[in-house]
Amino acid sequence: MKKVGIIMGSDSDLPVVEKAINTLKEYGVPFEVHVFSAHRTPEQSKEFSANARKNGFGAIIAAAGKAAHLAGAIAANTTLPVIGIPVKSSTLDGIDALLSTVQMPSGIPVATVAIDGAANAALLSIEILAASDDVLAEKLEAARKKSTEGVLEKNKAIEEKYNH
Ligand code: RP5
Repeated sequence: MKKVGIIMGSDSDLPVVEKAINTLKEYGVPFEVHVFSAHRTPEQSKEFSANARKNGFGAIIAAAGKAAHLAGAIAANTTLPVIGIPVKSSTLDGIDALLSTVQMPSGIPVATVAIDGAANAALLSIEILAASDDVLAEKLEAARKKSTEGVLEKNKAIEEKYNH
């Protein structure tokens, strides 16, 4: 199976990124985690992304806060799918990172999830790998079914409490 690369701009992003790590673990998807910054260690982020395909990666998740150029800088050096997580790490509540991550120019896409949306970033990377992996696709289907059943149970409890 291809690996998912998880890159964060700073180790201070780890509490958010851990949700992506945990989700990938739940699905048994192999991954690597690195701290590379678009601004502080640009050479390392370029080296990683330029070689990611030949190093066995199938998708890359990039998490960064503030002036969050990491996902775009990673995407600039690979044609692998890149998923950006805007991290809420400033006085601007993550809006700065959201806009920096989502507003990519045509030609260099970054699939941007919600502010701190690390679990969805991992799920999206799994869906990308599952496009050519039936076993992974079945795991996603099963999890979706379980989630639906859970919500229906909650609905039933609320309906029983309030609807007479
Ligand atoms: C960004 O700046 C990082 O991704 C992090 O979210 C933010 C703050 O970094 P630190 O100053 O905590 O290292 O590049």
